[in-house]
Amino acid sequence: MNVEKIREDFPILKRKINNHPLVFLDSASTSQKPVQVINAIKNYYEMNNANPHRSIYQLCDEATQMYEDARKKVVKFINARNDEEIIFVRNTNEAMNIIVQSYAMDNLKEGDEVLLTVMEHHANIVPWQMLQKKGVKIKFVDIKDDGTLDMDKLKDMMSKNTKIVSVTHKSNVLGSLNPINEIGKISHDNGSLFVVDGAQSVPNMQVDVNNINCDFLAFSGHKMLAPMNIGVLYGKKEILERMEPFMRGSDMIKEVQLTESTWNDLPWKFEAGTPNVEGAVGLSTAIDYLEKIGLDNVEKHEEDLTKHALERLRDVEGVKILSAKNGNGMVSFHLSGVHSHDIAYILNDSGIAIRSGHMCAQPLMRRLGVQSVARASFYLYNTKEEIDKFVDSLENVKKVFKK
Ligand code: C6P
Repeated sequence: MNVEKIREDFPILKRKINNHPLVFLDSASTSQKPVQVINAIKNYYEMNNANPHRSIYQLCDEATQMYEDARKKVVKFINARNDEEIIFVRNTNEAMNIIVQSYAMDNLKEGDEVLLTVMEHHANIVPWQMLQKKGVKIKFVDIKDDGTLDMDKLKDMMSKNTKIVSVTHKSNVLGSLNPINEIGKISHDNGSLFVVDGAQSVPNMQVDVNNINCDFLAFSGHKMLAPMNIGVLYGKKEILERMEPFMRGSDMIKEVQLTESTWNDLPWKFEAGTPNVEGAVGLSTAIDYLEKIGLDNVEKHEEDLTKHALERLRDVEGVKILSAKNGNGMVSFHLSGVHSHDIAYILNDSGIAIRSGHMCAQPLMRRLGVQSVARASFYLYNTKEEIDKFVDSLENVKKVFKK
């Protein structure tokens, strides 16, 4: 992997922040975009823009084709069976809401249980809480002290009432990869539906829904070089077919009478209103870009960077690492006596962008016994030199707080 060459594709990396070259270490929040993606979107608007699925003139045909080709690209990317299993959504949050509103609300009843973990992002907690008004119980599997998921507890907590197990593939704080195949098997052996939050895994590694055998997978384009507001809900066709659409209106219908309507075929049944064609085009180009580099190479590069960051951070007095022992692609940490926001604020003076705060994972923060963390996360365009700069700059942070 030629990182210097890759960096040339990302115009924003040439920016200076406070007279320092930008060091962007917040890709777990959202990634930067290569010129190929930016140009694909520009080209779509300059050449092909029209509202897809609606008219018969040429531009409409082109926009429809581009939108549906992007769907086919996603099918291959995650090894789904066909287009009907790929629903374009805005992001992981929206995908989770569709699963809860369109599947769980209709199929779960009082006394049923949904099993989540304490390491979940709010996107995989808050939508499920809606089920509580139906008397459905939400249970949370704990982590072990090394930050990995407690699989013994997970097995113990499965019961005949467990109807859904929904787990993040990779934690956005701990960086840990959960044993998703094993969890899927345990869920299915128990007769439970298996949902995977792939927001942090799909951008960084090869994810194969056929191999994982999940019933649903959710992920966001903006974390994998594509624009914001395009994401994917993968669902097994036979399950999606049984579900009622949650968003209703145009394009998702077959026929509308004054008092009732029938639904369009999959996947359009779940895509109400004018879709995000530019987003789909951007996502398709982003997939091309990632596949050309190879997701295995991306994952390996992140492993190298994480190892380097951990080695360097261990020598900084006052730093406590909070990410998991098997964490990859990110390092979450504390600096003794300094709030995470202060760390991020002072690093910004040197052009370094890291995330600070509760990471949209407040239950996990409580479990870790902290209110917030600082997190540096890495992607295909980051270098060891950037990590050195980040770690060296922590000394500045310490100096400011010693005064
Ligand atoms: N995590 C982070 O900085 P959306 O916002 O819907 O695209 O993604 C939500 C989401 C769901 N699951 C996980 C595991 C995630 O990490 C995220 C987004 C970002 O960690 C922004 S809060």
